[in-house]
Amino acid sequence: MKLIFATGNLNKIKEVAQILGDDSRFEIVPMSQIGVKEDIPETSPTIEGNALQKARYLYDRYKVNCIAEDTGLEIDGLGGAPGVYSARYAGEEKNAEANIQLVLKNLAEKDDRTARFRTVIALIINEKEQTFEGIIEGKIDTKKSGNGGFGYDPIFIPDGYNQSFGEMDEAIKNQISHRSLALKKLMDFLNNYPSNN
Ligand code: ITT
Repeated sequence: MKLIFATGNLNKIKEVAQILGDDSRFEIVPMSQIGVKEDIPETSPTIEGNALQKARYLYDRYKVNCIAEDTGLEIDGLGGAPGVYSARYAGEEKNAEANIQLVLKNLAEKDDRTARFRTVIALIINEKEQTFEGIIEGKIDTKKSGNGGFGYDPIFIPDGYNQSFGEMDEAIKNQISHRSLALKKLMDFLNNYPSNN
């Protein structure tokens, strides 16, 4: 079964493909392969709302079974920011380096560096909507480390580890991450989905 992925973020497509492996009965197809190139609007005040907004955008226009996901980094010492505004924290150009530098600057004087990544995947299949959430707890380091991953990975250290997501082997990130937890819930749902539907 094909599911069109409503994202323009190639890192997400790569991670999801790695997490799913080759023997899944579901094929996640980037929206670019059906000719969708635009940046889908994300104007909801919640992560779940944005995931649904992106999936509905594709479903309403193309009538395809699809998924979308939205992720936010919630930092307790910043009152939950950047949260739903993670991509644009330092400005509309969505620059990962500028976002990281602004987080480090705003946290410099704070004691509480606990944080979490929260991902919500929205699925629309045969006109029905479902959402699946994955959360990983951790903390924000005082400096960047590692060149792996993307976005805020070089400053996020998951609980139980002493390496940032940016330093970690990508296979380990993909076993424990917010995205893989949400994706596993999605797969459990789809694996029980009637095949005559
Ligand atoms: P879409 O096309 O799917 O919307 P996007 O890059 O705009 O892609 P989000 O709105 O979900 O994605 O972006 C949230 C922000 O969080 C953005 O700055 C990402 O770089 C960052 N982010 C998302 N997943 C991440 C991960 O696994 N590790 C580190 N940072 C991540």
